[in-house]
Amino acid sequence: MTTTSPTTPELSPPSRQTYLDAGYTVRSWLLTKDHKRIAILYLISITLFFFVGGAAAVLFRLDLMTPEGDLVRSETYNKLFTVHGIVMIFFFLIPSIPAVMGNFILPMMIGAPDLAFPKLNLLSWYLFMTGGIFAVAAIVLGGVDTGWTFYTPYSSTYSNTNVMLTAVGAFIAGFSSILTGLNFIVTTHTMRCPGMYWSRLPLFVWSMYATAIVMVLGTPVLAMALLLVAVERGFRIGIFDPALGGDPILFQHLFWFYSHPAVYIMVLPAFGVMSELVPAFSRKRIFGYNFIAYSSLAIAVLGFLVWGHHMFVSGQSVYAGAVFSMLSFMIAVPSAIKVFNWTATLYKGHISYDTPMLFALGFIGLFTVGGLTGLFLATLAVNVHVHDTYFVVAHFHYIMVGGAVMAYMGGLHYWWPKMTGRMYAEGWARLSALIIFLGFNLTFFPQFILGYQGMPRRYHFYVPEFQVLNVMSSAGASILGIGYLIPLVYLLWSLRYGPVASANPWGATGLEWQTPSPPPTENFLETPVVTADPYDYPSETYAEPEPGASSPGPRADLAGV
Ligand code: HEM
Ligand SMILES: [Cu+2]
Repeated sequence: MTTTSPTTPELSPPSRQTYLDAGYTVRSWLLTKDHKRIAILYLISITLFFFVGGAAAVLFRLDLMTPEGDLVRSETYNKLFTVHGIVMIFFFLIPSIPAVMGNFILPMMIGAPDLAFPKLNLLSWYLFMTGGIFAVAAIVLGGVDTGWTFYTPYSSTYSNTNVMLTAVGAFIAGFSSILTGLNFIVTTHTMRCPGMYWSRLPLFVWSMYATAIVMVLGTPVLAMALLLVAVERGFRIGIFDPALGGDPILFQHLFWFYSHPAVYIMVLPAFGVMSELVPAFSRKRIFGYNFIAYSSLAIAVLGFLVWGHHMFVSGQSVYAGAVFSMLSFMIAVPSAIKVFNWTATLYKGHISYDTPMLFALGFIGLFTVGGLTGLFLATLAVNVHVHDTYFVVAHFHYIMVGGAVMAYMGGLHYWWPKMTGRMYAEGWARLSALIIFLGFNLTFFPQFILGYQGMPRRYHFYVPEFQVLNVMSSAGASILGIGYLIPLVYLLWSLRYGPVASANPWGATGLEWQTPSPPPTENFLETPVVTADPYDYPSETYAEPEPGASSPGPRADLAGV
């Protein structure tokens, strides 16, 4: 090949394809091995599931407006809350942040061109969808009524609904989760770019790593428990049924051995998103990097030791109860450390109230309420009073919706320009963040009072005294529903009409912001080299403004970074 003379510079700019332009056919999407496209496939799928689960919730919430439950029959009511729980947990929240943002952003954050196993990543999505199809088939063929917990003997001896179909769905989707976790662990170990030491990993990557450990170690236990239910139902072998020589409580142990850690699969990723949003919109270095990173790992380990707090009233020994109670108190410590560190990062920060930050601030308040009420529940004597009441329902929604879904929304808005190359309508976005926050509290705060007063969960009928609080909760649910629908509209709208986003619209640190929006297929045109610590925001400039000087705009002196 001849070399071009220096006097004839190349006229056309180097052709650079974004991952979105890498092919427009359906086939190019369904057979893609690009982590970014797979993330988009997940985004579309879980959004659909979110609205299926949400529709079920709105229906039974409407039913709960009257003490007699006039809208649906009791069997239908049971099926609705079961579908809601199963879809929201297994098909929305567990995949949500890891499968969408983990897939899209994690490789870019560590300067890698893709995940370690791209084909396995695509297989994970297919497994997820196959599981989802089983679950949807179970709904269409008449539903299932065991609750998302599949407790025996509801799921073994007494249910004549589609238990096995649904369990197979959850079983298959579980493998998607295991393989995603495996992929993240190997990627973090082997694909970091030069200079990306462990001590420089963005905290989102740390949290994904901790989540992945839980996915890989916990999920097989659920798969096994569901398999044992199938064995008992299919072959009449006594595992959980006392009449056959089994023990129904065994199921609860196996179930919660997975499902307590699973709550951390849902919330650790949210912590990771928070640790990106808070410094970015406070323009400050994160406070206590090491504590945040290691507390994620502490949670991943301790999370396996507290399952018995779901079984205080199941007849387990009081000594076991006391130990589980103490361990549950201990696990609150690493979570509290994180809340403290985010708050300390905010302190004297130069805070800008962009939409992602509104969701992040919502998270801090709501997650704290959810976490503190968890301590009430972990207190043996209080638990006896509020176990299986609406207090529990309120508690886990403050964590899962007030916490995890808020962070998911925050992260989605934060990385949306990166993923799509477009900005959304900021005014609408702020409005919807506000509506979600208000609607959420109106829905779930009354449930703490209802539960404390003794209203059991999963009941179709209730005493008339509870109606006022139930009507408040249902009204809140409608507001919340609207709050979630608005983003669906303006985000879709932005794809076509939104202003074109720059590479780094927030002026944030992090490798993902140093490549164009949307990124090219290979993520970076040249392998990046990391030379600085993460969250290298010029704190001092903002923390102590010159006396009398008007403080600079949040991004003024970072424009063009
Ligand atoms: C966005 C994520 C959400 C998740 C992950 C989630 C998760 C769950 C789970 C696991 C249950 C337990 C189901 C069961 O007892 O079998 C549940 C129950 C419930 N959820 Fe949600 N939920 C979400 C959103 C919502 C929304 C938006 C509403 C209100 C419209 C809602 C209202 C309820 C109610 C009232 C119950 C109690 C049902 C009963 O005990 O009869 N949830 N949710
Ligand atoms: Cu738990």
